[in-house]
Amino acid sequence: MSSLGHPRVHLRSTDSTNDRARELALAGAPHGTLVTAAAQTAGRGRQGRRWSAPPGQALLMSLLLRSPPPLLPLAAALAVCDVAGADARIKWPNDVVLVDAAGALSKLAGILAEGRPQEGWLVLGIGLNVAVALEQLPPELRPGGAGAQTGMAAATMGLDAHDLEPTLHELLATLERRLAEPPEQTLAAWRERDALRGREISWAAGSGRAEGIDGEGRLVVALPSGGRTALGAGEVHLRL
Ligand code: BT5
Repeated sequence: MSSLGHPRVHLRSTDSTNDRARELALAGAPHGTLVTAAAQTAGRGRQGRRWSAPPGQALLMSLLLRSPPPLLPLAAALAVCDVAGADARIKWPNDVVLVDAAGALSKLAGILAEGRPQEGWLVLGIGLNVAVALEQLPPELRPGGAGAQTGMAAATMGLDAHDLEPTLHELLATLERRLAEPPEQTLAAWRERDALRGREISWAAGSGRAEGIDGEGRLVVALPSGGRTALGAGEVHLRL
């Protein structure tokens, strides 16, 4: 059994599991403390974006990690990918996606890591569409809708609500393994799941061709001018 996920608080509904876990962190809760919810009224993405999930159909979890490894965002995306199946890929920095035959991406899971690095803890928030009926999501996230903020529609693992708990346990065990592995192994496994390599991408300050990640998990981009740049995960919102 994984050492992650103890103690655990499960809520029928809360604003954001990340907020509950943060409160527990500030109150001194131990490494591995887990908050899950069947529904969120104010689920968050990065930079103030929203996370939507019909009640009881998605894994909505926040895990408190004390002394997290530097590549945590990459290791977490990889663990979700491991659980989501052989076809799952990662859109840098940590969206877990499927890629269709035409190369279009759809999003299975999102990750939101928030915390106080100077105090040595963070809350790893994961939303994974385990059994989501896609037609119950907001219109812009449904297949064929344009994915208002990310340019991606949502995708689901297509499992049943009964699979939520087994998927959670598998994810906790996989996370524990991924968090403990040496950085080179995380980087190598991440590179095999890279959904952006070779694609043209743009962000607020520029555009170029994605060329994989460097040893610190930054995205290396070949610029139209011939140079290269490395993007940090905190700084940019990518468009395809
Ligand atoms: C993320 O942000 O992808 C991080 C999402 C983290 C959610 C978890 S749920 C448990 C925990 N508690 C929280 O409050 N949050 C965490 P970002 O990269 O900013 O992507 C957000 C965008 O994803 C939205 O603007 C939508 O376009 C899209 N989106 C929202 N809900 C989705 C869903 N269920 N499936 C696929 N895409 C979704």
